This record gives sequence, C-alpha cells and structure tokens, in this order.
Amino acid sequence: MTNAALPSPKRAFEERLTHSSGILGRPSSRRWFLGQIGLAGLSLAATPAWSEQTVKLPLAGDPRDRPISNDFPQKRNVILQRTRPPLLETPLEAFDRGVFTPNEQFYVRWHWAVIPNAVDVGTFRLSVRGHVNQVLSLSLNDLVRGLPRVELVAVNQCSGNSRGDFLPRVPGAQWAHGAMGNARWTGVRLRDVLDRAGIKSGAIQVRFNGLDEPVVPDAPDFMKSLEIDHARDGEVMIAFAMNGEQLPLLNGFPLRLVVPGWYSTYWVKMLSDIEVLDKPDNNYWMTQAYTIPDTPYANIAPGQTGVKMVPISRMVPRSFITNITPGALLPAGAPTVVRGIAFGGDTGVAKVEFSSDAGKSWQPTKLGTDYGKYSFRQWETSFAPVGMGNHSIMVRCTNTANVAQPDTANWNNSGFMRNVVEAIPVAAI
Ligand SMILES: Nc1nc2c(c(=O)[nH]1)N[C@H]1C(S)=C(S)[C@@H](COP(=O)(O)O)O[C@H]1N2
Ligand SMILES: [Mo]
Repeated sequence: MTNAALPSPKRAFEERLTHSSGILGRPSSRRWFLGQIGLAGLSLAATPAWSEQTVKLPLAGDPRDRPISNDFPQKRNVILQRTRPPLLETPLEAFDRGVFTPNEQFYVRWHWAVIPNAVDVGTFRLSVRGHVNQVLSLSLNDLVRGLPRVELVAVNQCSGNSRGDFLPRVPGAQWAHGAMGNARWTGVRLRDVLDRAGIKSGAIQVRFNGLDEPVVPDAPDFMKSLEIDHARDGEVMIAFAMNGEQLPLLNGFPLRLVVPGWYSTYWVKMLSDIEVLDKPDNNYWMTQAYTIPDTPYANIAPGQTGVKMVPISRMVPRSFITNITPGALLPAGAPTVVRGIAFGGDTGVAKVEFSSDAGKSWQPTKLGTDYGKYSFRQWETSFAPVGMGNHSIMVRCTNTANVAQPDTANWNNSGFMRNVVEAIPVAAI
C-alpha cells in the first residue's frame, strides 16, 4: 500500500467524528472508543487502590506527599489531588520532556462531581440561543465539517496554579506548578458560530455552559461569560481536538471553549450551551467565585478587608526550571545545563533570564521554537555553581509587553495568580 492510500490524520479524525454508529464497533477507532467508555474508571478510583506510588511536592506546607494515579480514563501518571470531582495535576517532569503537554498527563479540574460518563457523538448538540436572530442546534458534524477550521497553541492554566505555595496558606486545591499545560487546540472560531446565529443588537455578553451538573439541585451550575467583543475577537475558539486527538473526556470531550491568554476558568468543558445575553451575567461563578483584588498582581495583605474585587481575566508571565528540582546536588565549578519553560501570559515571551546567585545577577538564556504568543516557550542555558554549598537558582520571564515576573510573591484569599520568580534551592558539592 502506498502512503497516498492511507487516510490523512485529519480525514481519519473527521471519520471518527461523523460515523457515530461505526465508532463503537470499529476497532481501528480505539482512541475514540475510549472517549465513549468515559468515566467508568472513576468509581474504581473511589477506593484507595492507587497509592503504591507517591510524589513529594515542594510545597510550603503539608501534606507534601501525593499519590501518582493511573486510575482515571485516558490519564496516566498524574498526581492525584482529589478523586471526586477529579483534580489531577501534571508532574513537573512532563514539562521537561517537551513544549506540548501530553494529553494523558494534562491536568484536570472540575467543580462538580456530576460529569457524564460518556457523550454520544451522534446525538450530542451544541445549542446557541438567547439574544440571537436564529437559535441553533449544532451537531459535531456541523461544527467539524461546516465551519472553517482553526488551530492555535495555547497554555491552559488554572487561576489557582501553585496555590500550595501561598503563605499564609489559603483553602482550595493545594496545587504545585502542575495545574497548567500547553496544547495545540483545533476547532472553530466562536465568532463564526455566533455569526451563524446572528447576534441581535443590544447583546453584551455570551454565557457558556457544559454538561456537568452540581451535586445538589440548588448549587450553582458552573457557567462562565465573556464580553461580546471578546467572544467575537476571532481567537476564542470552540475546540474539538487537543494535540491532534479528540479531547480526553476529563478535559472536556467533545467540545471545550479555548480563551487564549485567559485563565482556564473561562475554558468551559463539555460545552453544550451558548447563550447570548443582553444583561450582565451575575451568576455565582462570575461575581463571587474567581474574583481577585483589583490591585497590582491581585495582591493584598493577609486579613486586609474592604478591597474592590473584579473577575479574574488575563494571565501574567511565568517561568519554571524543569530539569533541576529543589534540593538537587550539582557539581561545584562544573557546567550544568539548566532548562525549562516560560510563557508570557496574555502575550508572547520576549526574554527569559537565569540567576544562580539568588537574583543578584542575571544571564540571558536561549529560547526554543516559537509556537505563537500563547504557547509555552522552552529556554536553556548553562552555569557553573561557584563554590560548594547552598545556592538559590531562579528564572525570570519578561513578556513582549515588557511585563516581567515580580520578585516578591503576591497574596490573596483565593490563592490566585501566583507569578513570582520562583527560587529553587540547590547544593553544589
Ligand atoms: N464544564 C466545566 N468547565 C470547566 C470547569 C468546570 O468545572 N466545568 N472548570 C474550569 C476550570 S476552573 C479549570 S482550571 C479548567 C481545567 O481544565 P482541564 O481540566 O482541561 O485542565 O476547566 C474549566 N472549565
Ligand atoms: Mo481553575
């Protein structure tokens, strides 16, 4: 068989999406099949059979030990933070292996535990309604075949990434740095979908809802909204693939919103309903949860009250050393390669600098391939630790808007938006 006779990956992907009856029966569609099986493994994970292997997270407080889990569908070697709803963290070494975070190690975060076990790709519909000229009910086929396809590499980061480093400590998932990931997203422009429905004048926001539901009836369903101009900026997309494969169920199969440069709370998963609003969305998830102090770096003093709060939005620059972990022993006087990843937040990476003397002096690093302004960017340099003993190594990203990471840590009650220059203690021997 010649290569030309093989279906292209794109074609094969379309076939998986459009032949729903054949999907379950066709062994060649194994990945898609897994998406159908869904969360069957979740009930198993509720019994503590997982904890043979653990990881020690370099957090400010206990517990630092976390199990490594293989008990969730389509996930392997992830750090278990919580079982129901699933909170799974990406181990740091996944970020050292490449600029794209593998789907099976991509972190997972849900607010409510009622998540469909499976989604039938044949009957699934995305509704577009509200302040529109024409209500739409779109099948996956309509989206995949009927609209221009777009692709974008972007970092998905939880607002509370690195919350475990907040001092004084704050409640919420005690994430280390692995509540983030970088992927190539494939889908359609939200704008194209909205234009097909036709937005009526007077529309001000667009609200997104997924198939997950609260565990008790009066709890607020998870929904997020964007301003109409943001929703129509041509960058916000409805993704149906991630790193060239269908979305893992736990990352939002079959559709999720991608809001480049914005914290992932807006990246609504299992997206099934889009409502154009002519009034501001005052739902709990917009006005109570995911708000930050309206101060530089969302920073306040612990205990400070009377602070104006605003919805969290754009991300800020961050960078990480991925090949040297806290407490590492390095050869004194000999060159050591140091590398990692950086991202600019809501814009690209301009430069990444490295310090081996706790921030007194900085050296430039070499940047890796540029996959676009919303992507991780790899960086690398080398240094020779001067003298034996303890050192603090650091890395600092400056983005293309000339915003650099701060050298003191922010603090707020929710543990949001950490982006301080991180210090890694090492010893030269
Ligand atoms: N439907 C739905 N979408 C959601 C959420 C949710 O609870 N339900 N959580 C949001 C938050 S706060 C985060 S951090 C991201 C996590 O995305 P991931 O699980 O794909 O990493 O999903 C976002 N989208
Ligand atoms: Mo989040």
